[in-house]
Amino acid sequence: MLLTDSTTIITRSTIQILQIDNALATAEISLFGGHILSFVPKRDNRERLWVSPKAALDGKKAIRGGVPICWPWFGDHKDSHYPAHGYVRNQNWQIINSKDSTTGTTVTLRPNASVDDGFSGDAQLTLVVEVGENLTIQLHTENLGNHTFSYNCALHSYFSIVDINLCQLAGIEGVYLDKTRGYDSFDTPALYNFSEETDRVHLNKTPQVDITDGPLLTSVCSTGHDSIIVWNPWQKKSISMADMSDNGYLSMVCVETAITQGQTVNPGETHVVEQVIS
Ligand code: TA6
Repeated sequence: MLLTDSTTIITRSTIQILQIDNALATAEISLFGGHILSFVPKRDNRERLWVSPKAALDGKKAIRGGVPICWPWFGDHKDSHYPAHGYVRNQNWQIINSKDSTTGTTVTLRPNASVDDGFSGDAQLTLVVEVGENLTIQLHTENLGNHTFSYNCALHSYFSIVDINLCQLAGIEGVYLDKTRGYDSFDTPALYNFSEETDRVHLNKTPQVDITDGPLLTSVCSTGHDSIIVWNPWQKKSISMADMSDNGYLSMVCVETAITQGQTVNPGETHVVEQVIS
């Protein structure tokens, strides 16, 4: 079943959006990009995700905010004429199935083309989203072919916060590569707060990151990953981005569940990366 009692499709600007409204939460998923735009649990009616007020909703550019699906590579491709963060966030997706249950509404989606220029694996990508007490996001990468392939990805989630100057993260340990410092390696600070552009690839399988800002807490639980990426563009980069307001950095932080070290998938196997937002 494509739609259920809890799901409707609307058009906003020029893109189709799947709206989910059940007893536990509301959510929105853009069919352009398979891109979750909103998640609001009804227990507190607090929006967990951040979308830039200047985000492009014309289907021509990846939406700034929400949960961009970066796949089958993360960051820049080694061949610079391929798009950063892969090609599926710039594609239209199809709803494969929706179902309502006592734990929420589960929607399954696929991009129009799992295989495109820049990637040679015979892969099929499936996104499974459950909207309930929590938002559960799963990226399934299946090998349909006869040869092993390797991929990278990120659930590049933008979280809504009151003030980046109050924001702290808890739960991340080990070393990270700092993109703002030539990808040099540093130790994760015990007190994880923000005072400048922050762009870090934490090279470990952190299971839970707690985002606190003032009295608010958002927890991000991850499995199937090998990295957690933390990003805030700060003011200079915010000003340089057409789809970001000058002070947009103040109200968002990215905590991303990712694979950055290459995940191999053998013929007939499926690898799943999951992020649960509560
Ligand atoms: O995840 C962090 C990052 O790789 C940053 O370096 C920055 O480029 C960000 O993603 C946003 O990338 P985008 O292509 O969406 O502008």
